[in-house]
Amino acid sequence: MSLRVVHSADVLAALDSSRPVVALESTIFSHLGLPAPANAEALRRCLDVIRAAGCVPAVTAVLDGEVRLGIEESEHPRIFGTARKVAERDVPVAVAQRWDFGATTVSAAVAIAAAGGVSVFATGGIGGVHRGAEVSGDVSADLDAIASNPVITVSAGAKAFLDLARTLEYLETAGVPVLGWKHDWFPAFYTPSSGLRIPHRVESALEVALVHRNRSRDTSGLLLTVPIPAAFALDAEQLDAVLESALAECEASGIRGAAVTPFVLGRIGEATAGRSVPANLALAENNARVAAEVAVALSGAL
Ligand code: PSU
Ligand code: MN
Repeated sequence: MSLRVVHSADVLAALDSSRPVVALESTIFSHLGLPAPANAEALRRCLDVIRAAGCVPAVTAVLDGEVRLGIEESEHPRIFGTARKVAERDVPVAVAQRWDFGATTVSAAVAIAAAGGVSVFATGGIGGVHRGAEVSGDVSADLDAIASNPVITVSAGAKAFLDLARTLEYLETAGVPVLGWKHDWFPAFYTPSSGLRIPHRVESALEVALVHRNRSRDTSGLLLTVPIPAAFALDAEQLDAVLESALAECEASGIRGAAVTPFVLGRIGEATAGRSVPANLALAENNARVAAEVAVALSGAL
């Protein structure tokens, strides 16, 4: 059995004529990812920048129990509403139980993109190895999904509440090429650099496409990291203090598993309100722009 994916008409037409498509997740656009009305603005800006580059955007979601690759404009308000978080393992459950709206995480989105024939996917930040994972075992399913689906994931790295050094180690073990877009450091989402060196720097979309075409296994993916645009970067020290206290609060109140990421994201949002939301929008749009460039290069249009 494999995933049955329902394409929107424009995504299907693009794939039929080998035009470039960029997949998106839907958690970032739901209340789990960004507060209203920033979530609607994020979706608008990502769609616009992908279309401006000559690509077709494909938002992934589970709607009325259907696995969707591409949604209609009239369905956008559903994406901004109350969501149930859907990682890759939850997709079959959301289908079997006909969930109204399942918001896809990175792991679900790359699995849906792969099943539906889309090779490039843009997000804000990926999940990773959590701090203290040696005790909790909390490693995001995003990492294995990136490793085992033939999709290029474009992200601003991962947030610093994760253990970024172990996240990089895990990606190395899983055999995922990790590339830095015109940059030498693994980005930490709100800040351009985590202080950890990126394994390989790349200078162009064509180079990314060539890495993808030359991988040893045609089932594996790669991670392209793009630093947040400098004008929107947050102050690293202020952020560290917020992260420490949010993690301590998780520990004290027994918040575990899939609930950790949305909880910490909420606390960061409250503590840095004025600046974290514009930063999030800027990096999501920037990632979508780079992903579109890569999709164009991959489709051979360059
Ligand atoms: N990190 C962010 N913003 C997000 C997420 C992660 O900075 O919105 C979401 C993404 O959808 C990601 C998911 O795939 O959280 C990871 O959740 P978990 O840590 O439970 O695997
Ligand atoms: Mn987890």
